[in-house]
This record gives sequence, structure tokens and C-alpha cells, in this order.
Amino acid sequence: MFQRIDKNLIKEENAKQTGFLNEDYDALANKLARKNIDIEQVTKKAAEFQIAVPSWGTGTGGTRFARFPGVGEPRNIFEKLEDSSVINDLSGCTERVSPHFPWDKVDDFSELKQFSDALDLKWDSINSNTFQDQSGQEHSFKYGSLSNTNKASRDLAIEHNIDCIKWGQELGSKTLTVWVGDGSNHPGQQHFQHAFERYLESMKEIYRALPSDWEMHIEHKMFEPAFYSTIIQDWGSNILAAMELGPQARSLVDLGHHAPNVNIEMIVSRLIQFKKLGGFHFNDSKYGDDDLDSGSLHPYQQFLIFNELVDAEYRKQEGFSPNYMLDQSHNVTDPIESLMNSAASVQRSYVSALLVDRTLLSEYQQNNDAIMASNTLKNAFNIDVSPILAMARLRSGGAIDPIATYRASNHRANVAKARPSSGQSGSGIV
Ligand SMILES: [Mn+2]
Repeated sequence: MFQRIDKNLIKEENAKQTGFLNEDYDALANKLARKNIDIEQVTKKAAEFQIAVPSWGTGTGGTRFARFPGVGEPRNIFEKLEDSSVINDLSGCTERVSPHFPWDKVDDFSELKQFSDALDLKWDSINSNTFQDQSGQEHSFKYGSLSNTNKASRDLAIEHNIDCIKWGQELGSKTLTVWVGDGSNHPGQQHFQHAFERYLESMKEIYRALPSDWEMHIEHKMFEPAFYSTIIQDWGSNILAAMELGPQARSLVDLGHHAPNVNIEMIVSRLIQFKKLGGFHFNDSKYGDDDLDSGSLHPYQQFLIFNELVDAEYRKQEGFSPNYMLDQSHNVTDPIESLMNSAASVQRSYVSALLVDRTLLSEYQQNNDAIMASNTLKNAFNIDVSPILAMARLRSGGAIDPIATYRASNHRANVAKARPSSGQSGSGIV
């Protein structure tokens, strides 16, 4: 039987560290006060920060080669929600879960909604899956879904996306995220323009089924599973599609879905400017779509992305309300630990970006003082905001040290008996 993390355990674990945290927090408060920053304002914003957890991220991922299942892995959406509640109860910033259909499909969505309500969880963007065939599927997605040359396959993919909207409405979601595996593996295999036309035609049908208060987020990815061309390969194709579809369609940026060394923060700025930034899938990468833990390799890049986001917030940019979500594959860690670490890493980038002196930065930019403009960003990045993050967690009922408290809870061992390995998992790389 699943037990939520015991609030008394969190209190006991926190009590061991509250004294040190207060000392560090006061020291940081003094340091920030010298820069005319009120730490309480920053901590308040840190506590308001939310990032969604993907349902599929709670299971061990795997690679193209193999998957090594973990002990006590969640086997269905209910168990994924149980693990998501552990993450949220300890980290205090992940109250939303993003499901993937049909992986997370249930017969009774009202039962699923009741289950998530009881765990104090809400639903984030609905992800549709047309990159694989379901058993008994009449028309295959082998050669694409929304852009397939076969109309029957396209219609099936459209229907699935419209179903996803309906299921999402039952859960209280307001966003549909569409990523397709469509593309080609051989030069000449596909007529680029005709394939994109078919995709847009299909997307228009889905767009027409979108409730007026919903958004549709389009996710681009330059390769995999198609290795020569993909239908929405980059932010260019993405924003073109979003503009063609209408104001409720926006672009979603998955950090691992670009060519190496691409300036992602600049793409983010462009999307903000044209009111087309829908949201993010946060992760880190060294080579490609590695789906490594957020901030594990390029924390400065993540900070620079948040510098753009906080700048838009600061300027009160019209139509700016992106969804933040993690999208990672955990192969060698306990997914709960990785997701807590990653949520805190993204939250850290947000808080660090709040510390940028924007008046000063603007002056340096105006005067072309490159070194001081750069140092203004670096100065904010170099401040260790850990006490702010820990204080935000403490005040929201979470753990000062989420991983230590998680290990003390023995959650994984507790659920292992109830969750014998099925050898399967609704997790993977998206
Ligand atoms: Mn993604």
C-alpha cells in the first residue's frame, strides 16, 4: 500500500538542518542587500516557481540498446502519480504532471482525476503519441502519422490527437503537445514540401478541435527516429507551422532537440518576441538528444535561457506565459532523485536570473560595454542561491534536502513489493 511521504519525517529531517540554513540564508540576505536586492522578494518568487514532471520520466528510461529496469518502478499511471507526489511533496515545485497517451490511457478519467486530486497533483500538457503503432492498429504510422502519404493513417493520427484533447479536458489540462516522429531516412524518400503540406492540413483539423482556452504546443526535433529529415526539424519549421495555424498554436523548445552548439537562448528570445513561446522540455545534453539531467552539464546555458525568460517577465512582455516541464531519460539513477535534482536545477536557474541587475545590464548594452555586460550576467550566475531554494522548500512544507529525506523515507523499498517488475515501462525518449 502506497504511503505518501510522512510530514513528520520531513519535519524531523528538516530540524537537523534548519540552524545551518538560517545562518546561510541570513548571510546571503546581507550579501544581496548590498546589491539592493530584498531576499524575501526573491524567495517568494522561488516558492511560486513550478515545473511539471513527465509521467514517463518516473520510470527508468533506456537507450536504443537496452533498458535496465529499476526496483519498484511504477507500472501504470496511478503508480506514476504516486511517485510524482513524492517528488512534489519533497521538492515543493512540481505540482503538475504531464501524461502521455495512449501510454497513460485509462477507462475512467474521473477516477484518475480523483486519484490525482487526493495526491494534490494537477495535470499539465497532454502529449499525444503517434510515433508508434498500438496493437491491432489498422493503419500504420511506420511511414509517418500526421504527414503520412496514406490518408487513413493521417486520419487516425488526427483522431488520436482529438481524443487526447477530450481526455485532457476531463483531467483539467489546457494544453496539447504534439511531437511526431515523421520524417525520412533517405534523400529523395520524401517530397519536403508536400510532406509539410500534409502535416499542416492534419494539424489544422486538430487545431479546429481545440477548446478556446487551450493551446497547442508544437515540439521540433532535428533527428530521431528519422535520421535524414524530420517534418518539424527546427524552430524555423516550428514557428512557421505555429504561425500558419493561429494564435493558440505555439512552439515548444526541448533543449536536446537542436544541432550541437545552437544558441538556444536566442531562439527563446525570438519566440518570445513573436508571442510564439509555448513552453519547454528541460534536459541537458552533450551530443544530441541525450536527455540528461537538467543542468548536469551546461548550467550556464540554462541560466542564459532563464535570463531571457526573466527579462520577458521584467518587461511584462505581452502574451508571455510559457509552460515549464522536465523531459529526461534516467538510465543509471533513481528517477525520483533525478527529477527532484533537475527540478531544483531549473528553479536555481530561474532564481539566479532574478538576481541580474537589469538596469545596469541595459546601460552596458547601450554603451557597448561588452565586458561589463557579460560580467553582470556572470555576477548573478556566480551567487550560490542554494539557501533561497532550501528556504522556499522549507516554507512550502518540502524538504531542505530532498534526496536525503527521500532516502530516509525508504519509499523505493516500500513500494517494491507492491510493484513486481513487469519488464515493461511506459517510459522512453521523447
Ligand atoms: Mn521532449
